[in-house]
Amino acid sequence: MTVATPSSVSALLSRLGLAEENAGAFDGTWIQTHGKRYESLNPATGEILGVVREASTADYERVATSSVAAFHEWKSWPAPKRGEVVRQLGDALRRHKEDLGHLVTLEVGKVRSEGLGEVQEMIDMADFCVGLSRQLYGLSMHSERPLHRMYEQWHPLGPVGVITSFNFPVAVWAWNAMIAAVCGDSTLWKPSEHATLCSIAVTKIAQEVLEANGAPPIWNLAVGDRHVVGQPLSADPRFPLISATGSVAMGRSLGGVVAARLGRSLLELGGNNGILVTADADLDLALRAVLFAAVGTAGQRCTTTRRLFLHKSIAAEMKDRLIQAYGSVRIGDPSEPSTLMGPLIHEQAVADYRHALEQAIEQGGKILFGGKVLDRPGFFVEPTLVEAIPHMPITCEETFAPILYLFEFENLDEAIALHNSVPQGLASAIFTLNMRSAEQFLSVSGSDCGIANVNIGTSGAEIGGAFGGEKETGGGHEAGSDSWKTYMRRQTCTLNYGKNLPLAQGVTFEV
Ligand code: UN1
Repeated sequence: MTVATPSSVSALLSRLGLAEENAGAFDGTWIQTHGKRYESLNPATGEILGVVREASTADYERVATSSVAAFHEWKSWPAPKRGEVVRQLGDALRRHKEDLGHLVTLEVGKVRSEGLGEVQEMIDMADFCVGLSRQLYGLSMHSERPLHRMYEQWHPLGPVGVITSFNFPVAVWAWNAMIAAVCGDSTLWKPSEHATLCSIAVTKIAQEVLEANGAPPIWNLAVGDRHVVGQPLSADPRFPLISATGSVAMGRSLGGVVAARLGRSLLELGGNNGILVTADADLDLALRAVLFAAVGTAGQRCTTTRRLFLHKSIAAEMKDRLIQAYGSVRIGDPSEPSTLMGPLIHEQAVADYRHALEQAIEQGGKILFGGKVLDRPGFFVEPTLVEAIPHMPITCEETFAPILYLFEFENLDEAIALHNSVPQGLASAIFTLNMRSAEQFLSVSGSDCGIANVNIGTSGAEIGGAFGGEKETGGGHEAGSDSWKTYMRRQTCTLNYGKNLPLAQGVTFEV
């Protein structure tokens, strides 16, 4: 088989350690995998970028066993020493930022600036985790018993299964693998089958850092489908935590398997994110934010804005301005620096886009802009605006495509109720210059989402905050704040340094 790539792309791939045919599993060494041959396609051209030989069941077992062994060695490294290894990984990513960012563009179709942004998100995570490695704090409590001391401490949890999606093929690994590493855990990564080269390139960068530090192979990889890797991993009791990003359907089935063995799962599933624009909003700001949040990444972020609620008094103006802005979005080759919107990830995504629009029209929606699949190689569609009727069933679903449903409202209570009426609860935003409206949106009776913004779109969160959402989004929290606690086990310790044995709650038990 010949891989049809221009020589500049071949050079880029080889700088990242990628070959025409690549082994798809790593346990400290690259395993000559025995599973099926998988072709990685450039979604902008349909060309093959490279081939990956996926893991077999036996390969999975080898990687899982290695993850357990690596954990037992790594957990005894002092946390700040673990942080030092993550610091070096951040430096290695800085060196490879340009190439790795470009690979993200080639393999999943993100525009250049977003591909680079994703690697920056990894670097930010590394910096965050270095500090975190000295701040894995436990609390101390006052014991009710004299001459007793009580405190909690956090121990490494164990090997962690990390399942990622194509749309953030490298950053979401960093969210999990870097925090897990400073917490003393190893990880076994099951990447998306649509971003296999990205996962191999990242693992090679990580391998160099581990080897330079004489560290055990804590960052393992098994490329494979859900039958060979996903299901065995979620059912594997050696992995006390499974962190998974993907669809609600995937989360439901995986969460059930993990729960049945009383494991812990961290789920980051679908979003159906809304923006409210009030009568007094700064419309210039709102327009720019909606455009990035709804059209950026071709609508394939879990934080993409899919529903826009416009106050009646500004609705006509905003619709006109949106139609104009949508008309000037430059769609095309994502490697071209001026392109704003690249392709969808695959043929099925294009079919889902078509299907959602058919449904929308059937349910009473009206297309204001877009709606067409572009007649060119690759998986390109037009960004689309749909005037929608409240509670249209299709607007309660997440379609991973650039479709924005528009609603009008008269008062804020009604808009917030409509906003909250979907099953998902990831990201939300309000555009307003009215302090009361902003506070109402952030209040307990406001947005029901894990992320709520004011005068900022729904996507593009910084890593310093915890990232995740409620309801069918799954309730997991990754990245910043105290998300690290999910990756450790809490131990409550009570010490008696006296000569008596008083019992709690005043219980007496004397013979
Ligand atoms: C995702 O789409 O799975 O907030 C994650 C954002 C990014 C992460 C998105 N920082 O849009």
